[in-house]
Amino acid sequence: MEVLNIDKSDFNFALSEFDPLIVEDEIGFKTISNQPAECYSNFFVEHLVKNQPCIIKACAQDWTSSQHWTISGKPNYTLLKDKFGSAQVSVSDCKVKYYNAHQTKSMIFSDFMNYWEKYSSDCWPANEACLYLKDWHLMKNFPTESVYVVPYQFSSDWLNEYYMDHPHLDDDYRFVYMGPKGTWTPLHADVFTSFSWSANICGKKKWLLFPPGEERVLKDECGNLAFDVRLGDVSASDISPNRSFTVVQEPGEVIFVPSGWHHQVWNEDDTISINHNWINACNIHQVWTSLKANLEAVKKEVSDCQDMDDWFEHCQLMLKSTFGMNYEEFYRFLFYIGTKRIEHLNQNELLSSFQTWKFGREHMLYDLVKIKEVLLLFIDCDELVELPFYSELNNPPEFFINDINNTVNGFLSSEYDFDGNCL
Ligand SMILES: O=C(O)CCC(=O)C(=O)O
Ligand SMILES: [Fe+2]
Repeated sequence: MEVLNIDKSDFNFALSEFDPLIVEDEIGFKTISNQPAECYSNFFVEHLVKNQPCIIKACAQDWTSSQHWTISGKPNYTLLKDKFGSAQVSVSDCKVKYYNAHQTKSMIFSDFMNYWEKYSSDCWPANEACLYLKDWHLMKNFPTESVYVVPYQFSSDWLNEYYMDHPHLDDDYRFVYMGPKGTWTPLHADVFTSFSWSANICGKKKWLLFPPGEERVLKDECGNLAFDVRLGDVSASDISPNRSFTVVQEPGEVIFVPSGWHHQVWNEDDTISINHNWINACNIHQVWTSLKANLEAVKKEVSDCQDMDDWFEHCQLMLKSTFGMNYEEFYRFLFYIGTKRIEHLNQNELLSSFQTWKFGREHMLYDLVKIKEVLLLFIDCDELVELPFYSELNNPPEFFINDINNTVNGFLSSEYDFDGNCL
């Protein structure tokens, strides 16, 4: 297993007060080559810390899925049906809008493949449904299948680490998407303000991306996020050409979508892709900011019942249903990820990721420093004391912050030219 680490100079830079959301000059889209894993630190700073998108060329073409799930650049319908035929999958009809999404239904995978094969051989007829299989947890449901290797660039993935280490939760953020030419995904930013990466196994995707903040001009007349930027939902003159990026992703290429970047996606050909949503030290601050902002929105919505008993708990329930995570889950997640790093550091062990990569000492320390920064903001929230889970915690955040301090201060010495006091 190859060791990935952050270089000393990058470590210092990444720990500085750098704020990706205010560095306007940096905003851009790059297509880059797939450098060897020794270049991890460079990718980490240029794309993850700076929250800048890119396409990585020639990244996925050797995967088992790229080699075996396709024939001459088209889906291998027979092989895929043989492997996964009886699975139940969720499919969206890209021609039917339902509230602010596409209408979805459940299907048996082999029925979906039979539909797809015929729809494509009939040249995607305009009068038929255009079905898109989305968010399929194939890797969780078929854990023994060899499908792909997580690229080193995306190996620091706390979200999937957490779910893969807790199988009883029966969830993850590793997905397969499959759909004919013409299928598409409406405008959105990703769940929890996470990062995403997406690899094309076959086919082509067109992406339209907007940096954080640009959603201001992407609202319809009711103030809701536009469903489709192409329809008169958004006034074309409001979209600034240097704050929107249209890129085409070819087979074998992987796109990195940073935190809080809105995007709309079209399959320009019959396409299969694999993607992860992920959170790590570089975007945990954005995740916290969105969690808090979503709670504020919930509180505003139900402010008329503020006097009821358990109002704060009720708001947390609503937060869970709108954002997908509440304060308790956020804390338990950070506690798990942080504790695992403290243990590995104390035992002088590297930390493995996706059974493929291993993280070095500076990486684990960086993770801990960022967890601590967010926990300091977390404990500053007045309402924590109103939430029963907080007083029932065996490991409250104040103690955990102390543990992090002890570990980090024990490892970081004068080798690092930043102020130990701020840790
Ligand atoms: O490929 C698609 O249709 C959508 C993918 C997406 O939104 C993502 O990877 O974040
Ligand atoms: Fe997305």
